Amino acid sequence: MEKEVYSLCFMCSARCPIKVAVKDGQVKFIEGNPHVAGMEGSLCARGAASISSLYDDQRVKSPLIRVGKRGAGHWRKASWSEALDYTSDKLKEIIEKFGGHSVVLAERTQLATHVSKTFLKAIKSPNHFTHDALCKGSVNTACRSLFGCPDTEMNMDYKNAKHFILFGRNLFEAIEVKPVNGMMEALEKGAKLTYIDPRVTVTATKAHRYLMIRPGTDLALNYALINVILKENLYDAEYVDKWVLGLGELQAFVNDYTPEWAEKETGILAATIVEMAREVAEDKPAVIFHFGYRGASHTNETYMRRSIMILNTLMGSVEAKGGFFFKKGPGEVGGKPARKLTDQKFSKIEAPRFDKVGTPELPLPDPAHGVGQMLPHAILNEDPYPIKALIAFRFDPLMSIPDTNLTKKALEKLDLIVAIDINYSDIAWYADVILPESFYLERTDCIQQANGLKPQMFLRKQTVAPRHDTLDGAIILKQIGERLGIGKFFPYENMEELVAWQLEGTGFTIEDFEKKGFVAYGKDQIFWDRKNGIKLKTPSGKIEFKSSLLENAGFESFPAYTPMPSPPEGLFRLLVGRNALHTHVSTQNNPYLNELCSENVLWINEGRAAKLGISDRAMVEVSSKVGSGRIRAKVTDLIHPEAVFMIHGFGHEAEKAGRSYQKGVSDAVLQESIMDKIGGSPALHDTFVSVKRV
Ligand SMILES: Nc1nc2c(c(=O)[nH]1)N[C@H]1C(S)=C(S)[C@@H](COP(=O)(O)OP(=O)(O)OC[C@H]3O[C@@H](n4cnc5c(=O)[nH]c(N)nc54)[C@H](O)[C@@H]3O)O[C@H]1N2
Ligand SMILES: Nc1nc2c(c(=O)[nH]1)N[C@H]1C(S)=C(S)[C@@H](COP(=O)(O)OP(=O)(O)OC[C@H]3O[C@@H](n4cnc5c(=O)[nH]c(N)nc54)[C@H](O)[C@@H]3O)O[C@H]1N2
Ligand code: SF4
Ligand SMILES: [Mo]
Repeated sequence: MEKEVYSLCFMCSARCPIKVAVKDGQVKFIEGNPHVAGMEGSLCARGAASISSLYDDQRVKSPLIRVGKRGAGHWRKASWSEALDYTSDKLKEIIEKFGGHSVVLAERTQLATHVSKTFLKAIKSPNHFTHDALCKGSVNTACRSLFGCPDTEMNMDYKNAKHFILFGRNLFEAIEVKPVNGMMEALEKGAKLTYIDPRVTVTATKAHRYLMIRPGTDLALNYALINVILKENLYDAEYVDKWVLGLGELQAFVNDYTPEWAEKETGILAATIVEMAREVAEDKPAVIFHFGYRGASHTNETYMRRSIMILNTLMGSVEAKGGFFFKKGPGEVGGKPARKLTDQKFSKIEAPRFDKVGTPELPLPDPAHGVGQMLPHAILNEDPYPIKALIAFRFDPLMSIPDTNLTKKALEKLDLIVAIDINYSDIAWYADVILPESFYLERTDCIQQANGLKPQMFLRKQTVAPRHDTLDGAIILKQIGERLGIGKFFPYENMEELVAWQLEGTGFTIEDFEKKGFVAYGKDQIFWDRKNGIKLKTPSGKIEFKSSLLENAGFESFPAYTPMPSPPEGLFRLLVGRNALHTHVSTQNNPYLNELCSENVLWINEGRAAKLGISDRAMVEVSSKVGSGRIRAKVTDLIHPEAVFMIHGFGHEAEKAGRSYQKGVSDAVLQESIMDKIGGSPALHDTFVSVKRV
């Protein structure tokens, strides 16, 4: 029997809408959902390779309980009731002795995040954190400082833009299908692309202007661009007069940050900076200075991201066609969003967060996400209190938090580590119990509330029955919850019931998703009136260049620029990032993707490699203050001499993930635990390394 099922890809967090062809209970083909604008059948390589993960025999196939030493890889197969009893008994003991707050749940934000948050609220733990701070915490904070809302409430109108300026936003390799398609459509219509990166990426090769910037100096470039734009009156004066608080202060601040000053810091010619400012301004307001994700990851990151969004504001591009826009929710057209389990009533939690978010130490990172990088420090120092249990739900602290050796030392102190994963990830390998989740093609998930120019809801729908003894995450947490006496917070027996519960009161039913995979609240795109109708949530109702969020927390809106140090003699700045064939630390063992890219290499500048006697493909040892590893060199003139680069996500330690075991090096082993204390993001590019031939 053949059928087509609409669902959502989950090979990464972009959740692209897909159409899945199923025959006799087997997935035969996956393509982008043709009914969704911007997808039209397309899919990235990782999405297409989902099928080989589904049928991969190196997945975790049943619950497992550790029998040997942590990390030694000795397991005993367990039934679900046995594994859930084991987990719940340990949790009960820990909660009774140390309180609910001694339990931390770490997860990559996902559709079931409201279920995890409910679980923690019910056991009275404030300690939920997501991957967000490690990803774009500083983008989030910068956005709140200017617009009063996090970055997740904004998006970009790619296909109508006339000029893109990307600061290491390597969109053609760090992929989300809809934005990629939108940008390609705009480029085909003649839009310009300026790409800035110390490394020539695929995106750089498509740009009409590429700038090989000295690593870490984007903020200097931006201050000089702002300087030119203000001096030459290239900004949208009417828009700025209406919506901006603090233009005068900005003007006074950037006065000395001239293009000539920036040339010395960035290596980009002053004349190029002036030319670029003039050219971009010609296309205003349809320009996108992309606020980026992980490129340029330093302790000043919040100010760097702010400078990008200030440039958009000066171009009047916020809430403009071909620029940035605020996402519109169902309320905008009189609709209701899907319910979340967290809407229920819980008793108050007295304990502070483990990560100090919201205290004078870390006042500004978004408490909805927390700061995961604090985990090893909190455990090791028992500060603010002892932490005893970690539930890692689709998140790998060993590979995704800088300084793996430090994280390992911390995890050793825990009484319980639970991994809810699909793979033998490094954290699963190190856990006490693995509770395997069904692969995304095998499960129905919670509703995706997709706000945007047109508010919609999407559904990830089961396409085939689970091949192994696995469960949905929301069912796993419910079943632990029942054993802990908090079952009443999980009012469903299966995923269909949970979805139905979410949809109550919205006017939609689960059947409504069958036709196209989504439901829409209205037909038309909603832009707010740029003259009078932008609904800003800042205290002033303006876009706050002079930021009350920052200043009330004791930070300056415009701190003087601190020069970015070059690496000490003989060392390199370690840069990291993605490639098109892998998702973070998840896909390295996928049979197809592993065949295409099975290990990472170290990009090193030709001239510097020659001095060190390193030839292309030679094995080198790369070492930082906290770790080292062996990796092959890729000798090239396509990278700035101060930097070396590697793809994140390799160097796995789980032996049963046989294809990726010990292939390449994990950047997290090398990176020091340094962070931007305002935004909460790790300064992933502030580690210096030495490189030598072996
Ligand atoms: N294929 C694939 N696509 C993905 C993901 C994935 O894992 N795989 N993950 C998704 C996620 S969660 C994220 S956060 C995004 C990340 O998206 P991006 O942030 O666009 O991607 P990265 O590869 O992390 O970093 C981009 C570039 O920053 C450059 N860079 C380093 N230092 C500097 C600097 O000082 N200045 C400038 N201008 N550039 C610098 C690096 O050389 C690198 O090329 O990708 C998303 N898309
Ligand atoms: N050192 C270093 N650290 C980084 C980064 C970096 O470049 N370098 N990048 C940062 C960024 S931008 C991000 S977004 C984060 C990402 O950090 P993570 O969220 O840790 O990375 P992922 O690879 O997305 O997924 C983590 C785990 O989810 C599991 N998984 C995948 N699919 C499923 C599923 O359907 N169900 C369940 N239960 N588990 C699943 C994978 O097997 C993997 O163990 O890392 C951040 N940390
Ligand atoms: S970008 Fe690729 S891997 Fe990510 S959800 Fe979309 S198709 Fe899947
Ligand atoms: Mo990310």
